[in-house]
Amino acid sequence: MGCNESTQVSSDVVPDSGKSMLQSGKPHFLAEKIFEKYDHNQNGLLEASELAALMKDAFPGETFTEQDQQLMLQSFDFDQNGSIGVNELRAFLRLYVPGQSMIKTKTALIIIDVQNDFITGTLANPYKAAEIVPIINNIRDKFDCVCISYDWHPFEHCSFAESVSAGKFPIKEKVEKFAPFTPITLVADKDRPEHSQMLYPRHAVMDSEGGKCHADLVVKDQDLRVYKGTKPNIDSYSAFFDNIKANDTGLTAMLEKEGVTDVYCCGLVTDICVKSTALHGAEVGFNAYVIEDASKPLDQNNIEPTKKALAEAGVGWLTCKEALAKIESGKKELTLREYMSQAKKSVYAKRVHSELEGTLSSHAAKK
Ligand SMILES: [Ca+2]
Ligand SMILES: [Ca+2]
Ligand SMILES: [Zn+2]
Repeated sequence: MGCNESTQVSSDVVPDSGKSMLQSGKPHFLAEKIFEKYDHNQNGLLEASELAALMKDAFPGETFTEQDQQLMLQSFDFDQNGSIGVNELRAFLRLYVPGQSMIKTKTALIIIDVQNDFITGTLANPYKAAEIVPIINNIRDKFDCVCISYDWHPFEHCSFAESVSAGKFPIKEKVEKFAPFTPITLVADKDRPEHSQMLYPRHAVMDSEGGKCHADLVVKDQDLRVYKGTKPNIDSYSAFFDNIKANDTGLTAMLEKEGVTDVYCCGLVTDICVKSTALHGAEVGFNAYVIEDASKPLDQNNIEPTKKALAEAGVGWLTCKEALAKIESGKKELTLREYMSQAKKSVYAKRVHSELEGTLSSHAAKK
């Protein structure tokens, strides 16, 4: 069955019972519909009894004790609010194989913005960023799939000091010649609310030399590719969503199509785009990790706060060596009970995100 077929399930082929949806080929594409079926009291949460009904249909042969059901709830209750939300259900469905009670993880390496402008160009990294290129090349083939993320801006972009200084985007401040690394406030437009934006020198312009990946970075035809910051009026630090989550880059769907459960993030820069990608990855229910020695920061002083924010969101912080060891041990299939007893407890990434996105919008705060 082609992946496209699964993503474009039209309403006439969707099985109507929760059980048959669970037993269909790729149940995670039906996450929202499955969620509705089991959310009997329609409060947008799966409580213990609703989850128990789902478990019974997902694993027809198995008997679950009260204790198993509690464990199941705890394993996927990332925000620890005592019930399962739709993204938490998604995390379960990614791991779940109909007709089997074994769980197998699938890994992706997300290589973030290893582009000329961030290494030797207009936003040249102060810490010899080219050093990570052979390190990434060395580990990439250990992952089940690789995704290359590109910062990919139009020539006039709201994060460019040149564009904003030239009055190309409405801002709250008086337009003047802004130096890079000055924060400004972008006025709301029909796409997104008012929010603050840090200014950078023009960088990673689409199809420019600075936008290309470092010449030595191994990029293969079969690698997934994601382009972010492509709209003029909004910046995107994360490879999953833009800065106020007004737009999804499509990465979640791409990874789900591949059956990915665990995402490992590396590249440039640790304290901004790598961090933001890992936090969003955790938020949409992937097991997320940052590989520290395959990444470089913009400012070394940000590393400790970055580590703290990632830890609070349940994102792992690993060296290449630790990441490879983890992948190796993850190749073993686990029974559902083994998986559940190992599942880490993490705190939902959303709160950390509102800190990351700082003075953003009332819109973001309401979410
Ligand atoms: Ca409910
Ligand atoms: Ca929850
Ligand atoms: Zn950018």
